[in-house]
Amino acid sequence: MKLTEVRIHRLHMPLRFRFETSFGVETHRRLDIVEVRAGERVGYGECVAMEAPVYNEETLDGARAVLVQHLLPRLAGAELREPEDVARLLAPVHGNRMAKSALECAVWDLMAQERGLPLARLLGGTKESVEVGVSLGIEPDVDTLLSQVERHVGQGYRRIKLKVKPGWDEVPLGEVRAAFPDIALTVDANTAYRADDLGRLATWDRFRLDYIEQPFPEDELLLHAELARRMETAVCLDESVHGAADARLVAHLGAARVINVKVGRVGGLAETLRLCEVAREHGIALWCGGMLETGVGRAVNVAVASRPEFTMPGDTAGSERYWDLDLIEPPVVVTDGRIPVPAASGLGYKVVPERLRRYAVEPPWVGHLAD
Ligand code: OSB
Ligand code: MG
Repeated sequence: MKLTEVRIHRLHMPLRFRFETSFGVETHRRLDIVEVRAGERVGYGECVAMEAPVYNEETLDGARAVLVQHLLPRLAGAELREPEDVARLLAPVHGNRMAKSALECAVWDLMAQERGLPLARLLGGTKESVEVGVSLGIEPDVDTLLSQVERHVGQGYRRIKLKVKPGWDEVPLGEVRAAFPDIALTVDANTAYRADDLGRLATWDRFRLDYIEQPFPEDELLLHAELARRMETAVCLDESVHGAADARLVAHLGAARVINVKVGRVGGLAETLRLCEVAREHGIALWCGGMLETGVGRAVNVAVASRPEFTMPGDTAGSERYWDLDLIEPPVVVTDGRIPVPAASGLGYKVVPERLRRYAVEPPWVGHLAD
């Protein structure tokens, strides 16, 4: 298969809720959808880089520049036989994982369609449905948080994750745990704590969390290992893990027993599969994280989470949590805390071109790769 044309759509989508984390407040998502064509067939991938480099070092505009100037030229004219060919051709480009992943996911969607396979099957997924939880942001006060938790527990989500930061941690956590003694509860700090917080964090076993996600900065693996030694509660890493090699290092150091996998953060699907192998080998539990994706990225998350290494509920909430109108049909629907893995080929959901136009902030970038 040779790619004939690529379009990149720049969209602006208002979020249905204000999402506050330790790194900022999101009220909308600006994002790129990569559309690749091979003749009549069309595949889609989502670039999950944020506008500002506050989650990781990538930015949406930077990822676009890398895609156009450095990644697309490496696929132009190439005969793609196996899905893994994409990552191999892009490998000389260092970092820029979210940019690579957007393009790689679009081509894997195309290849899955060509083979008449759901993306989940192409990835070796085995489940018929995936279990999901929800990630709840920092709220102005504890009462608002309690009502959010109540609502989402009522909607059937299998695990509640609370965003925390210094100044918004033990009080809301204690109140939520007291009001909901039996729910599966976790926290995510998005790197907000420092070495001198370690002693205090180590006392959080009392909240009976399934794990504490990314308390310390990305490059502080030893600090995470120290916390892991001082707690019963599992440490989970998100920002620190850029791929399979990091996962191996994490296992070696004992820095985490759980990894939040984001396909964009690790550079794509081929790398995600390598990470799965490391997780199997070392008994690391995986779950699929989220980047406030549209249905395009959400469909990939469902497919990835259908692999057997994903043993904990993911962050892939239903489309209606995020968007008035998602880009896909049908939308992703959560019933009793589960999302069925679609049986249709490719992403398994239909991307609606009219919605790409509706949310577009400018005409798409168009590139011709072959005749
Ligand atoms: O750390 O998991 C994170 C959103 C944006 C950036 C980082 C994170 C998140 C979330 C939300 O937690 C997950 C989602 O609902 O998509
Ligand atoms: Mg996280």
